[in-house]
Amino acid sequence: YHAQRFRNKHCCFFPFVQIFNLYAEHPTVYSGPDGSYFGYSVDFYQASTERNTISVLVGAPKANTSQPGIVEAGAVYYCPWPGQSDSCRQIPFDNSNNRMIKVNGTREPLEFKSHQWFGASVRTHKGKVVACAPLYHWRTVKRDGEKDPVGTCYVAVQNFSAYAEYSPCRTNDPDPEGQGFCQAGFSVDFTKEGRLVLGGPGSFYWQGQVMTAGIAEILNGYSLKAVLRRVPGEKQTGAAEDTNDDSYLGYSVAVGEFTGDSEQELITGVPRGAQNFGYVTMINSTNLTFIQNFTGEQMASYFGYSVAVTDLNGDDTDDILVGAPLYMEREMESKPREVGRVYLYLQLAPLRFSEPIVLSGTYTFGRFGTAIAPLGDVNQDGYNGMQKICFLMMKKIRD
Ligand SMILES: *[C@@H]1O[C@H](CO)[C@@H](O)[C@H](O)[C@H]1NC(C)=O
Ligand SMILES: *[C@@H]1O[C@H](CO)[C@@H](O)[C@H](O)[C@H]1NC(C)=O
Ligand SMILES: *[C@@H]1O[C@H](CO)[C@@H](O)[C@H](O)[C@H]1NC(C)=O
Ligand SMILES: *[C@@H]1O[C@H](CO)[C@@H](O)[C@H](O)[C@H]1NC(C)=O
Ligand SMILES: *[C@@H]1O[C@H](CO)[C@@H](O)[C@H](O)[C@H]1NC(C)=O
Ligand SMILES: *[C@@H]1O[C@H](CO)[C@@H](O)[C@H](O)[C@H]1NC(C)=O
Ligand SMILES: [Ca+2]
Ligand SMILES: [Ca+2]
Repeated sequence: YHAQRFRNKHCCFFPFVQIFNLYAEHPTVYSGPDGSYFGYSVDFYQASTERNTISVLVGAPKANTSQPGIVEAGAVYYCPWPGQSDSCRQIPFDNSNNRMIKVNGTREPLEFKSHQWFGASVRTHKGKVVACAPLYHWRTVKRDGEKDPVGTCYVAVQNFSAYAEYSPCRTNDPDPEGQGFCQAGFSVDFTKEGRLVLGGPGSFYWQGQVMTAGIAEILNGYSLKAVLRRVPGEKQTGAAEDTNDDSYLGYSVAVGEFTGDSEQELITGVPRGAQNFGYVTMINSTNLTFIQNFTGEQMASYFGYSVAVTDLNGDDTDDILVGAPLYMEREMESKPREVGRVYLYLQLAPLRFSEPIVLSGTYTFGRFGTAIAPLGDVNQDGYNGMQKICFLMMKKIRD
């Protein structure tokens, strides 16, 4: 699915149900409803560490659900693995319709869940699951009640027996200049302690932001009625000077250890930052200050569209991968070909990295680098999944 994810995250030209393929010789294929964009996001899921069964969670951001009066809310499916094509079931993160409020004596919707793209992102961490609806809108705190795409996420624990909503941009700071266009949950990840990390690339005139919060804090004292809830211990990056407008910080997020201590850093893509060259920035997860940048090499290549962290060379230090799916390759006198690139930064020492190792796509408009995901040790043979993917990518280049 790495090669074939989407043309971009807003607008999907992927008409068919998604294929899931780990072993080329024995593929497991799951399918979902037509037109639901089943397969837009995917992650592995292990209910508990004692039980050795792994299943697959698949996002379908345009799927219809049983939520009354809501059209195409989007859903996340639980797919047993191995399993039959039709064995996937919707996970009931949210069964309810739009909450209502009284305005001048009439009941009006407080939120708008139709077409919210729930399941555009899904991520798991040791039995904890988060899935988000970046196009969830809510009626703002303002009197005239505009609709703002703040985005929202749901977390699930204890094998889907407890759920809570987390919408960090549904605040008293609406409109494009505030957090109204945040689209929280556009990107998601977890720290190794299981703390949630979210990207909201639309806040502050599309400067974007990242935030972190503990899952226990999100679940404790959660109530459907607390619409403007501030989760204890939550951290958010703030607005910067307006030269940072339209840069999309938080478009992608990942987490790793890069300073030689045990407190992990956040890695986030800013694909339209640095005069549109795009950059990726490392953030101190304790106080959310910026530590170091990696800058793209070609304008408008969308460097930072995707990021991933894993130890690629087996030296027990985290390394960084960055995708630039719109990178154009120009051979002598020929027309430029949009093939996409992935950049690999090996960590040599704390806060010291190799020059990027560049992997280029093969196919014009193939958008190589759209999605990068470390697979972990999926088949439990002691090798990290990314190493295999990396070898595959390199092999393609040599062929
Ligand atoms: C969802 O339901 C609506 C209304 O019933 C229908 O028009 C639409 O095609 C359905 N979408 C999908 C993806 O099934
Ligand atoms: C409520 O009514 C008042 C007085 O008629 C009006 O000024 C105000 O705009 C109304 N508020 C909304 C949200 O419609
Ligand atoms: C976890 O939940 C899934 C989906 O509801 C269910 O199929 C599975 O049996 C559950 N696993 C355990 C260990 O309870
Ligand atoms: C991150 O911030 C914390 C709190 O200020 C500080 O103690 C720590 O040294 C910082 N880490 C780095 C790598 O700068
Ligand atoms: C965060 O920590 C770093 C490293 O200790 C320090 O230089 C910086 O001033 C801190 N920033 C804030 C906002 O506390
Ligand atoms: C990263 O780059 C951006 C845009 O060029 C700049 O505003 C920011 O100060 C840089 N941060 C660091 C830590 O160098
Ligand atoms: Ca660290
Ligand atoms: Ca390494």
